[in-house]
Amino acid sequence: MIHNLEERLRSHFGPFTEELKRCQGKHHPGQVPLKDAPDAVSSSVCGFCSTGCSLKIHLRNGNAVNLTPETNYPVNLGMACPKGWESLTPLAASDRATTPLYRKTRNENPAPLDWNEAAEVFCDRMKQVQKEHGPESVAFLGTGQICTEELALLGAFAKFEMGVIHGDGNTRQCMATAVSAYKESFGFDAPPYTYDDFEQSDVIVLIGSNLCVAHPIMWQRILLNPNNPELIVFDPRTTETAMQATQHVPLQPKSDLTLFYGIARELIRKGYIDKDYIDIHTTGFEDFSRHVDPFDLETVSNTSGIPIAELERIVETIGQGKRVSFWWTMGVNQGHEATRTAQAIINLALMTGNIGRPGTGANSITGQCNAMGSRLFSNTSSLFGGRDFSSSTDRKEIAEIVGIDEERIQKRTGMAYDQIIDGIESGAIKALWVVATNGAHSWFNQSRFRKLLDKLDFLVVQDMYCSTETAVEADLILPAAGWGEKEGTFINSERRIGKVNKVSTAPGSALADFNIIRLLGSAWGAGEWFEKWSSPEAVFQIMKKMSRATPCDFSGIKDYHHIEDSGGIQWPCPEEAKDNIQVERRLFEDGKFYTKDQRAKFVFDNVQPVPERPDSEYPFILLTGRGSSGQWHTQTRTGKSGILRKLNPTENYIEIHPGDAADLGLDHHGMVNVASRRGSCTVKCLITPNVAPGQVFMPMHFTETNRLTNGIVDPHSRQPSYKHCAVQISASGL
Ligand SMILES: Nc1nc2c(c(=O)[nH]1)N[C@H]1C(S)=C(S)[C@@H](COP(=O)(O)OP(=O)(O)OC[C@H]3O[C@@H](n4cnc5c(=O)[nH]c(N)nc54)[C@H](O)[C@@H]3O)O[C@H]1N2
Ligand SMILES: Nc1nc2c(c(=O)[nH]1)N[C@H]1C(S)=C(S)[C@@H](COP(=O)(O)OP(=O)(O)OC[C@H]3O[C@@H](n4cnc5c(=O)[nH]c(N)nc54)[C@H](O)[C@@H]3O)O[C@H]1N2
Ligand code: SF4
Ligand SMILES: [Mo]
Repeated sequence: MIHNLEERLRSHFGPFTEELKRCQGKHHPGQVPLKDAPDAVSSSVCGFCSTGCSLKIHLRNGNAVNLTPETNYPVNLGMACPKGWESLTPLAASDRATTPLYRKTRNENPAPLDWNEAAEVFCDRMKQVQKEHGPESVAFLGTGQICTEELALLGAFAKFEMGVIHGDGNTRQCMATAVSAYKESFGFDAPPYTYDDFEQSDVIVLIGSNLCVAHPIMWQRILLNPNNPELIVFDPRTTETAMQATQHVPLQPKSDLTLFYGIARELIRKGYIDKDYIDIHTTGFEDFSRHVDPFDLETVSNTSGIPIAELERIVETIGQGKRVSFWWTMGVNQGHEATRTAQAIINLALMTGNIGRPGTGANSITGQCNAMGSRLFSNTSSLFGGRDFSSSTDRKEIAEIVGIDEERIQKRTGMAYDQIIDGIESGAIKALWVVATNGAHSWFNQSRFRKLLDKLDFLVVQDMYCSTETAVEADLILPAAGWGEKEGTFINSERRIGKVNKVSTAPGSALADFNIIRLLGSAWGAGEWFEKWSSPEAVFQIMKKMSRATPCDFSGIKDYHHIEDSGGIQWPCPEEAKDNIQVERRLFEDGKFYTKDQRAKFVFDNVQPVPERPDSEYPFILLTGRGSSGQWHTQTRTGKSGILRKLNPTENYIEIHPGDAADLGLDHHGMVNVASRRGSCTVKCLITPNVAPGQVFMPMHFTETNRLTNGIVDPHSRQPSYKHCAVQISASGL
């Protein structure tokens, strides 16, 4: 460490050095000492998907040596998928970021720094950018993959202290549609279900969800259903999940809205609606019913490609079902009219009275381990606790809890992810701080994205690995501890708050995201309020206050022990529930929603044409999504496990129908060129009838896929439509 730098830091940044010692010292919370008994166990909620399985970690001499799924946790009941079983392995990878790295100019190689220097660089350069271009020229991108306490600290520091207004996260790529849909229809972003509903339904409808691959343990819960349920799967592909369906509906991509309006019309015509429920608990049904009237079976069949007889069978199954649950994921959320499509699903549940009872619901399944925490507490698209930046009452409440002047809270929501990226192009955004997301792989139209990163004055990437596609573009890399190396909480798909524990030591000088933000905050000279955000558990207590009297109230959770002792706790859990925690809870059992009149709203719209239709030059529709249960997103973690690499494809591929392959003269396992209007790549050809003629599928786990995808976003949620663009294909001769 440069001696006089520390002196300088002490005088400039006051408590910085003390904070550094605290963060690196072994007694800092979040850097808690490992259990030091020779053999011990600790539990932690899994850090991959939103199912939120609990894993029992086996420790030897204080270090994690193995894990097994928890048998008595209400989510996974002793089960885990391959990623969960392998979640310790990626921690030991050789490309872990172990020290801060910095390059002053883009032509230099990044050189190691100590944390003092890194924090000074961060503060100096961010302040410089803000001085030259205004406070709004700095933006941040967060994630659904770090603890809620860390997200809250990031959102509070960036917005209330740095004065940043534009902050978003990878949840925009994932859950923004469900958020917009629920907010408008129910008055709050509130997935209503509990996993027990998978077991209670007699009809389960999965829409744009490949549950077997993407949420294998939720799928196991369906297998535990004793009612021999009808399983209707709406997916253009014959996925692993569709193969298990009693009715697979291979609809034309992005014809969902037309199809659901048609089903609604038939349910009304056949009298399969719950009039009492509609009258007492909803508004807008009459208008909705008029709106869907033109969607007759013939029109719907022509648009969706589903024969009329099959449409009639779907209507009968839903209409006669006693406990029908509707579940949707990315096939819906990622589309040009995604919010309205999600609301069309909500409408089906409302009109048939399938909500608030066991085995029912309009249920958006979340994606990442803490997508729900990010939705409610990242302080990005909504103010803490699902509040509204534009409401002075909300701002006042939060200002009081945080202990800051109300004026420090911005009066408007900042730009969404796509607008931040456009902002780099227009010159409005000059510095970007990226935490736990790998946009240089996962964002659409990659060549444009990477070109724009180059345009930034200052790019900071905070990640577990220094090798990610985004980290290699960074000016400053901040090395982060990963899941298993820190503590905090996640909120899973069924609103269950679960505990994450430290079971392993982060390599080198990598620190928990919580501690990195603490360091940056104290180097920045953050005000007195920041002192109170001293540890994950302290922040948890602050978030409890923020949640009080909101729909996501969890002020009845006493502390971290309470969560662990209860097998996780679902929100809402208000103060009065604290001594009587129920294992499973669903929302809306009383038929009261969070809107002003406590009624759910029927929301609907005109169907919009798909933006980039196939044509003679680009004749195929490209679908993208999850490839296998052992691959996670951009594979920075799952790619590091030898076991998972053996289970998963190791190179990119495109699935194409045998008829199309024959027309193009393609060989199974031969190489093909795939091109869209934005980019091209060469990948392996897999010939399979599981994709329909005219459609092809590529997994998102390899970097080439998003060279092809298109920058269309839903106008309400601004979530990208990753699942529809036009491509051309030819044999590559390789
Ligand atoms: N193994 C694994 N599991 C994961 C993840 C992972 O990376 N790997 N990621 C997690 C995350 S963050 C998320 S968001 C979830 C995603 O979970 P899912 O949404 O289930 O996964 P996807 O494969 O993206 O998309 C689901 C299906 O949508 C279909 N689809 C495409 N277009 C349409 C359409 O127009 N209409 C309909 N109805 N369907 C369509 C696709 O064919 C695909 O099978 O998975 C989570 N779980
Ligand atoms: N074509 C196509 N593209 C898609 C999708 C699709 O279906 N098709 N799906 C979209 C969806 S739903 C999603 S959610 C996104 C996901 O996109 P990303 O968020 O970009 O994907 P990940 O690979 O999960 O990136 C997480 C990053 O955080 C790092 N990390 C993990 N844990 C920690 C931690 O504790 N601290 C820190 N600081 N870093 C950590 C990892 O190393 C990794 O670099 O992709 C989207 N992109
Ligand atoms: S299903 Fe999801 S939460 Fe459960 S072990 Fe697998 S990745 Fe982890
Ligand atoms: Mo996601």
